Amino acid sequence: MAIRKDANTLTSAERAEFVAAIQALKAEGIYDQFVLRHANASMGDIHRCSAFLPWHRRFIFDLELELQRVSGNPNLGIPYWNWPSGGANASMWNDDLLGGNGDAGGVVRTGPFRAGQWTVINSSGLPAGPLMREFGQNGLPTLPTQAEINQVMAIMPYDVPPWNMNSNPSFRNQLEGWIGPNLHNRGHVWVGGSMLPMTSPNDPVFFMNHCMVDKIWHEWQLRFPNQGYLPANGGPFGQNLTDPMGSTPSGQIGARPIDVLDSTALGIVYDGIAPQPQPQPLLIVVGANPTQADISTPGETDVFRFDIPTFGPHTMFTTGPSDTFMTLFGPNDPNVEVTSDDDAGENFNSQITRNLSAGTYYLRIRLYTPNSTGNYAVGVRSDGTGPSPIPELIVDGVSINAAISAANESDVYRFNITTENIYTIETSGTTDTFMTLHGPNSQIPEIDRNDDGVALNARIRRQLSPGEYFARVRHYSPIGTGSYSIRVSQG
Ligand SMILES: [Cu+2]
Repeated sequence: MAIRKDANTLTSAERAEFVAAIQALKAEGIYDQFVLRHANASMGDIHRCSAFLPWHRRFIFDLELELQRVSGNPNLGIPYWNWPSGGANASMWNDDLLGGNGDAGGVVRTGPFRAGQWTVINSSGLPAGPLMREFGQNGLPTLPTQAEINQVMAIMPYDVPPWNMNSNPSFRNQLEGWIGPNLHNRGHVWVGGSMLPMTSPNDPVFFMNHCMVDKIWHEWQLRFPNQGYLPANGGPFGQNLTDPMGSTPSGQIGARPIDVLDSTALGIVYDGIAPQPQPQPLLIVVGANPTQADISTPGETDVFRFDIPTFGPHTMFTTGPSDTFMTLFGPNDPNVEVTSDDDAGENFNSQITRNLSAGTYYLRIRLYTPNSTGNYAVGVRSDGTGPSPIPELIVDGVSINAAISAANESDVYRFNITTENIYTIETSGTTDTFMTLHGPNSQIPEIDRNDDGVALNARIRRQLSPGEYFARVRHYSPIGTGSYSIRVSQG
């Protein structure tokens, strides 16, 4: 696992380890192989194109594996250059990490990569003199601010035709820097000197610059999980989701964009990633006037919670001008999906009508089009005339015949125990039923569950103290339906 930290926050031990690992790769000739891989790539394969981000993600990942190997530290991560706090006085430019700006002639004379200690190469692999830097001297005197990063982080989609430096709107193109506030390119131009040509990996800050770029892409991916890599197909060869990217050797992971989309799966951990805001469910009251809400950020999902006191038919709906998409979860579990709907309501509104048993339910509402915004109102109403009674099972009485008639449906029964004893609750028939038992005197706590007690039927046999109990029956398969009988007996 690679732990990638803000370069300015590294301890002196971490700085020494990173510098020593870079120097060891340089001595082995491996560092220069990375310089050449970048320098000799076709411009249109790795820059000004959709694959800019996955290509460089794979590139710095490969260097990081080498750093881990030579250091013997499997958690060594490339530090990232946190631009908003990365100006000329930042501690990453101290002599224990990168060294500082060049002298009047641009030659770096401080730190571990100073003239005499570090020689850059040209695109033929031949020595080409000392490392050069000229901070802020190439027409871009400042680095990206956090506000500018946030502005780019809100752009969707990932990329659009013609998939190049003219693409707009395009998160990739803004992050690369050809349009918008200019993020990645500005890192190169601000440092200047050796960071300007295609041999720019000669300066180790190249990898920190691209680590920052990669972190921003990673955060954008977390924020907009519905926004994938583009083009999926139809773009230039080498740019589509499953094309092999140019100038990428075979390695520990694949060479296609699809192989590098999930940083977490690659074992990369960034510090400083703000946890994704988990929307707090807003309470809505059954039967009350609809609650006004809006999707103000593209891709946002609103979450609502409501409580159903008694079993019965209910309708969950939105009204208003937006094309909403609604998903219902529950009961009593915000992660168990019941069903979803797009356009069953008026115009493009979503609406769900179904029998709900007592419990807490959750509605997640988003817009059908992920990159749009809009307002709506959401409500829940009971469609029953008064509370529908929960069918009662009499101990040692007759069976109740019932059916699971729709996907995800569950039926609830109640029964009263007056004497502490062993009781059996069981279904019969040919349907593969699944039963949970709740109580006493509440539908919420689950005290037992069973799938195939006898053949495909559910059967729970246990000691029960006096009180009211509830048995919930569903089909074992979320999409299964079928009829069954249920009965409670003593013993
Ligand atoms: Cu770059």
